[in-house]
Amino acid sequence: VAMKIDIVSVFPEYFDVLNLSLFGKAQAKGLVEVKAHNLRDWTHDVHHSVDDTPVGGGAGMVMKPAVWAECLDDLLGLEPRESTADDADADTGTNADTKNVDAADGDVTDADATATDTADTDIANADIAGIDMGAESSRPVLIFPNPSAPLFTQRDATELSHADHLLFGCGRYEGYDARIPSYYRAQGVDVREYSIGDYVLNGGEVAVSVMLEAITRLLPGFMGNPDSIVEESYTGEGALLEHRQYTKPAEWRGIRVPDVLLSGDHAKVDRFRRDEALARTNEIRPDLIEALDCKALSKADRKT
Ligand code: 6GU
Repeated sequence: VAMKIDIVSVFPEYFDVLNLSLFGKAQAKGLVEVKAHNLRDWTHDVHHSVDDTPVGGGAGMVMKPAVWAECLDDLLGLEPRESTADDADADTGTNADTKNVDAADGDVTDADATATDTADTDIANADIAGIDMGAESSRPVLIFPNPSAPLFTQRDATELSHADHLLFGCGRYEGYDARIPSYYRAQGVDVREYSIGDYVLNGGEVAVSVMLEAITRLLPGFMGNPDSIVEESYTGEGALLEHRQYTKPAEWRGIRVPDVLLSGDHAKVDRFRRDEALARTNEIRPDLIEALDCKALSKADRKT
């Protein structure tokens, strides 16, 4: 199998759709192997609880680190740590807040301090190195959807399409305990956190579906026509929005396709499409023009 994908969620059925359509075919062809796991399978209490109230107060619930750690150790093939007193947290119900703060503080040892430092450095490094750093093979990449993380882009999709094992951890509720990503970074795991856009979703499941589709469609053999990947928006150094597309007939309900597209003059067609891509990007997404590599714009481009 070219790429192994594990997804952890409290709603693993959400990913049943992956057995359909293009993704189902890719699995049948052996290009990808996807398995969705239920986080609650790693709980030990009768209620299978995965969350708790936020330390410091506030609304909502936060996913507990100990449950995630058991699950992730397992799926990453790391030696399970002996569960300690701080893992088996006192689940005494409503007013355990103060007690938990003490437990957490007691837990902030040297190891945790290192974890936090490493986490910060890693985020910075990933941002810089993301450009050409192919995800190292045989090293699993652990990915957490997080609305407060950097944006997931085509560049990330391209990079991650070279990994051979992706592990997605879907958070629900108000999020997951911040020590989970820090801890695994400190263990040497390649941990990524991504947002898919500036809006709020209820959980990571939809975000994981989005990232998964963006990544796997880049796998060799996944798409019927691989050429369609090369020309599309957001790809390459000079990432622009794509020009508009037309099919036959040349006139429909009184609207004609641009004449130049019927001319058969490939150079003219290319110039027309490039100009349109530049003009539309300039109007709709000026931020993409700002971000362009200077070399991405030719003299003719600059005239537009
Ligand atoms: Cl990755 N998660 C959630 N819950 N909401 C989001 C998001 C992720 N990206 C944008 N909104």
